[in-house]
Amino acid sequence: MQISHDQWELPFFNNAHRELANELHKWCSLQKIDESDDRRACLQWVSLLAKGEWLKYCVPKADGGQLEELDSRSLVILRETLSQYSALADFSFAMQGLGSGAITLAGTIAQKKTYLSSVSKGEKIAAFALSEECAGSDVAAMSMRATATADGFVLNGEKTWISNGGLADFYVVFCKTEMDQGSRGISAFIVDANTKGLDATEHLQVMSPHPLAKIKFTNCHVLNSQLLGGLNQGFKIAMQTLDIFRASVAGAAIGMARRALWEAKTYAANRSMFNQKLIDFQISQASLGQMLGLIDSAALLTYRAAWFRDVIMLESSRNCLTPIQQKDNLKKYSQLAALAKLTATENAQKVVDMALQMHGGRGVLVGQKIEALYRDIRALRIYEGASEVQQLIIGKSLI
Ligand code: COS
Repeated sequence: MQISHDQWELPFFNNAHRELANELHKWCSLQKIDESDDRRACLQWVSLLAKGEWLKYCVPKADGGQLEELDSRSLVILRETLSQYSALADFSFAMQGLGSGAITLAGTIAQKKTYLSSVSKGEKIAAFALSEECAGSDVAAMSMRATATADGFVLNGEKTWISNGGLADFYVVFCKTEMDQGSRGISAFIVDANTKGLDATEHLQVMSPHPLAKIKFTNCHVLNSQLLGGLNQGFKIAMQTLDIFRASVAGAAIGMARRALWEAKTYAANRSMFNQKLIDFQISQASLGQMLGLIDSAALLTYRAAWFRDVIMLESSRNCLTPIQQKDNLKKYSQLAALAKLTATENAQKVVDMALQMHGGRGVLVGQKIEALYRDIRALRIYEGASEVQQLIIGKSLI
């Protein structure tokens, strides 16, 4: 597969990023695993990604990671590249990052020591448990509750759509600690999978199979040391974690779209029709051109968001900005990450659909890469903030 590398020459990236992209492409092209059972495949991917030392990009250097801090551009490169090869490889990588991201942001030294280095070595699998049946986009509406006890909290309630559910070694779980305080009454907890009262056996089957489950908590007792960040600080921790990984979801969407374009181009170049190749028709060329336009415009927004976080936000925060300037940067980044996620996932869906159309009947044959991409891309417009939520975030940022 010859997929373009030109994008990494853009000034958003440095030589370390270019090297990362090159090495990862080489590594990906050598991996072959049987993905017929998604749970088994994800366990294998985590182990392979750990051996390749790619999981080190999910945590900071002090906790066994590759770089001083989480680097959004590296996360984008990793997800854009992995998703061109395998949606499950991308999923396995992303979940190690998202599931541990809140610990990187808000964990104590002891919590970081217990969880982060194991995540980077693939020894512990991570999960992020935020959504509930009636609280997906409207996070503040969650009803799962954590009640204080003498030495900790008792958790009761149910989470759903939890990626890595049943596979994870620990869950970062968000619960109400003040029932009537909306977003200001939510706290985060790290809950080990073997904690008594935690049941992750109800797996959910989805159109693009990957580990997903409902998690039920019945009088699940956790110690104070498992509280993550301050009491009632959970909503902001969740939002900040999602902010970091939103640009990387955009990266994954771009990777899938690039693969779809490659599949379409390759198919059209070989398919004979009306005494010529499909690619010789102007209508095919126009379609390929439109696909590249959709991909590149999304990619530029995505790289801009990641660059803004790495360079403008993090570097300037080291330069002692005032709290107001820092808050402005945070708001700006939320807007840019939302623009990237919205545009990349929506555009990628169009590109994959156009690429499938170019395949004609073969496009819907089970077992074709383009058919798998058509199913794989759909959830990206929903998870980690649906397109409508991104529009809301962008709209609010203008007011
Ligand atoms: N970073 C830090 N703080 C943030 C923030 C962010 N990105 N976004 C909001 N906040 C803060 C606000 O500043 C506000 O703080 P104060 O209470 O001090 O004023 C507080 O959080 C509440 O913010 P807001 O009023 O905007 O919250 P809403 O309940 O209106 O929710 C949306 C806003 C819809 C944007 C939010 O619920 C959301 O992102 N939903 C999607 C969740 C999601 O991605 N689900 C998928 C699950 S994971 S696969």
